[in-house]
Amino acid sequence: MAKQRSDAAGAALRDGLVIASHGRHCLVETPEGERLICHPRGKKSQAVVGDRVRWQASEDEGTIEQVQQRKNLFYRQDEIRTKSFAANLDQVLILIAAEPEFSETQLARALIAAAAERIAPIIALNKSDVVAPFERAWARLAPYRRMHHGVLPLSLKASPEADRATLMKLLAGRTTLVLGPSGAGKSTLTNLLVPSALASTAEISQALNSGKHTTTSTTWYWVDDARTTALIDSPGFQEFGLQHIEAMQLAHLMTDIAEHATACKFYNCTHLHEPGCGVITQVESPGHPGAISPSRYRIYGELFAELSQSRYK
Ligand SMILES: Nc1nc2c(ncn2[C@@H]2O[C@H](COP(=O)(O)OP(=O)(O)OP(=O)(O)O)[C@@H](O)[C@H]2O)c(=O)[nH]1
Ligand SMILES: [Mg+2]
Ligand SMILES: [Zn+2]
Repeated sequence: MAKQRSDAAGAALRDGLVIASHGRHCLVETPEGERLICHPRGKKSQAVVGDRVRWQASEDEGTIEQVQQRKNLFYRQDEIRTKSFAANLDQVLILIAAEPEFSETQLARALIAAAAERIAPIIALNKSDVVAPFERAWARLAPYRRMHHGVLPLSLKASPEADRATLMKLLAGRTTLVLGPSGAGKSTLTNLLVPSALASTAEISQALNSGKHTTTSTTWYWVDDARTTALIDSPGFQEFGLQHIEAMQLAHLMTDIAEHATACKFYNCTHLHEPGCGVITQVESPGHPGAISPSRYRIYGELFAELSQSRYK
């Protein structure tokens, strides 16, 4: 009897893709492109945007019975809570802008979280039409321009057509999470590539030099009718907790530091004070050229202290 029941339930399960999540319920898209609201069966079937799920119809809504195994999960871990952005990503596009002024620490943290899940990052600096602040931001990004694939300059408002063409080359055929502080232009970018998205955008507050948190939930958009290219718009973040990462893992997750950590005398070098450290000798200072910028090394030290003290683990 029990066997028959589970077979019957199994036969009724259908595939779906989570395209938005609002608290406990989420919006699921079927392979045919229909969309419906689904509720998780229990804690184990809590899904995030990008999850592939098995669901079952119940009246006009659905119940998520199972979340398929994830390729990766991009999330942040603060002292008390875990905030999942999205699952099964090919890459994250970290979008910052000339204004509001970006936080280098938050940029470094987002890159570390991506590296920990082996998700390729793209960094883009928007609003090149705001000339002087853009130049300042571009200069601050020097260490990042040397890493990864460099930094992509954009002006989504002033040169939308050129930017669309550049972005499409990087995004085509992939699933990309657009991440960044409030006011950077994430929804502007989404609307440029997916005109039907109609995502709300808002002027940043000049007084506070900060965004207004216009986007409040993470949403998946198809860029093409064939559904091969996807963009995920997300709410701006201010804090990016990395409590899930071990202090001793940090150096491996910071590209510029990792590159020189192989030259250290001690295999368990923390790169903070050890003699014969390959990282410390590469930190640039007045009169001492080096491959690691002082700001990146400072961020490494601060994060190392923060993660060593963490009571979360
Ligand atoms: N000058 C200038 N303004 C831009 C550019 N791109 C976007 N903006 C403006 O920046 C403001 C914020 O853009 P949004 O797209 O709402 O920013 P967001 O990153 O989605 O912000 P949240 O949803 O709050 O996280 C809007 O007023 C946009 O019109 C640009 O290239 N140049
Ligand atoms: Mg937005
Ligand atoms: Zn070292």
